[in-house]
Amino acid sequence: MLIWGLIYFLRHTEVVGLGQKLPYRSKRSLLVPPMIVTENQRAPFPRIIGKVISPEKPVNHIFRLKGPGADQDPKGLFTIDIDTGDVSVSRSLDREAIDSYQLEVSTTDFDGNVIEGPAILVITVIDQNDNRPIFKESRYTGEVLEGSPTGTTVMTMTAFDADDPGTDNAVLRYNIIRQSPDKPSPNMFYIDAERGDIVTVISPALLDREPKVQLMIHSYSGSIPSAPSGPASSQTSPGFQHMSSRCVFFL
Ligand SMILES: [Ca+2]
Ligand SMILES: [Ca+2]
Ligand SMILES: [Ca+2]
Repeated sequence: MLIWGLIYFLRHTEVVGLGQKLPYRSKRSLLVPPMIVTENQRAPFPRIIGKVISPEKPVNHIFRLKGPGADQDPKGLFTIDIDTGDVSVSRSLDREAIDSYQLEVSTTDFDGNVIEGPAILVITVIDQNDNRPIFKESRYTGEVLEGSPTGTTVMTMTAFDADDPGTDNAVLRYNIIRQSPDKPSPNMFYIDAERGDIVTVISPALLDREPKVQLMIHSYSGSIPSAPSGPASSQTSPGFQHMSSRCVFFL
């Protein structure tokens, strides 16, 4: 018993110095750094996005990758080189569909017996500004009392952007790109670029003189466009109508 006990002790401890002992590392560890992939990448594929490292991997052990995105739906997005541990993405990704993946990486022998791991590999999809803001309705209606003081908030425009809310890609700005008619003042209203509040600019005395005003509101995300672009990025937002003692504002 004493001999077996001594063998066990030698196997399960490392003597690192006089009087110092450390537990034997029975489990070797994989080095699995988090990886990132930008959405909408173009060919060529596959494209290496990172590397899993097994510090002491013998040649007869191989890397394996499991989970949704590898051997489960959406299958085959990510692969691992069984010898080198290089992880590759095999096609273009859409962050708005799936923004991150959690996979399991391990090493096994040729019979499939797990040697190291499994360890979690997190792959994050980096956003691109590939979604335009969308107004839910094509036409909004607001109203303001005639004679309302300058600075009266008429209504608030709110668009939705599917891009990453943690980035500028989903930070929206609003502006008025057209007022029709442009009289009695070409700028009867102002829109707060960040909040979307539409506010009267015109003096109260003039607010009841026009029977109908239409505004076209433009919303955008990311960098400021040099000019209003096509219909997909802008939404028509008509008018302003005088009805009895009130002005009705159609957007
Ligand atoms: Ca996308
Ligand atoms: Ca996006
Ligand atoms: Ca966007």
